[in-house]
Amino acid sequence: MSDHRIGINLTRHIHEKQMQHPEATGELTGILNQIAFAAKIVSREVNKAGLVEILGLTGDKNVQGEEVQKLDEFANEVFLNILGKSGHFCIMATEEEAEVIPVPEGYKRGNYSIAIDPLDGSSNIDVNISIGTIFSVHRRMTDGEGGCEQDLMQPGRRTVAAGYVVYGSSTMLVESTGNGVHGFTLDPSVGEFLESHPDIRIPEKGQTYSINEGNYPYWTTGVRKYIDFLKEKDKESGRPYSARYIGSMVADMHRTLLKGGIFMYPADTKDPKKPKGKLRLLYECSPFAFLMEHAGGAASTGWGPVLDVQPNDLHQRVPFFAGSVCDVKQVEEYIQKYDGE
Ligand code: AFP
Repeated sequence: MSDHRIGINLTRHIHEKQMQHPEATGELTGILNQIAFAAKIVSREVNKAGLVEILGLTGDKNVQGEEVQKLDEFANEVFLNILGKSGHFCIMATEEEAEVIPVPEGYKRGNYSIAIDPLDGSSNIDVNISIGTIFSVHRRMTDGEGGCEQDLMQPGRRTVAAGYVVYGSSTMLVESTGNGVHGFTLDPSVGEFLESHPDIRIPEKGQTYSINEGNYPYWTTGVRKYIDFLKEKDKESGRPYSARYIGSMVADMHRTLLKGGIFMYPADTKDPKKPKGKLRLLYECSPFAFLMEHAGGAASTGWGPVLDVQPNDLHQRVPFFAGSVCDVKQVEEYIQKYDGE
């Protein structure tokens, strides 16, 4: 990064981007600032997660006799509280709750809807592995005072802002409002997200694949053949690829975005209740598809862009293949050749 960019925080960065678009109202700046604020609070608690044995197990009483809240419930409350009262949203939905969440009584309703996964990968908390928050914002579709489900059920193609926060060895926020993908690292000493990864571009082709390979016997023929292909020896195409899988989507996608390659969660027959795989369209796949495409990568269901899927259920799941353009194209070829739709 050049010297003149040092010390640029998230607010200044968005403001600069806005100056390039005189028609902008500043609302997206407000939204991202509120998300960043909530993320700082969650980050502070995530950093203390290893101390639960000392401060009290979740669900227990701590030394002060207070209930110790589960981290995913805490993150959900923090985001909903801050975003619900921000005046920017008309309706919200989180991965944690079955129904849409209205703006609390007495607070202004705004022009946007937000879908959020407040703490994804939470089964990794106990083992000190990176976890994250994922969000996507749409402009509201309906009139009337409060928003409704329809304001959330929009294809990813209509996203106005999306991003994630990874709570890892440091906390990073990565966002896009459609003008590139930009990363900010939290400097805890000043409490600010500082621009650290401006204009992220994913390599056109990678050499890493990321998938829960224990599910191999449950995949379709196309996916199995593709994974077999990645493990063949071929120097010219960089095979065999390296395997990397954390089991925390934000961490796996963050690595894929920065280094290239492919992340996959295909459909499988392991659980008849989840025939389309595990990942949710609104909270996980659609925001990451938006980021991938804006970083020069791709995201597919195997049959077409994830961004073109019209949601029909708040918690709908879709097969997900995302990363470097060449790698995503190749897995699509395998699926379309060997698997019937
Ligand atoms: P948890 O929130 O239950 O840990 O699930 C995380 C997740 O939704 C996503 O972050 C991972 O990529 C994926 O599930 C891992 O799923 P498998 O354990 O089936 O590989």
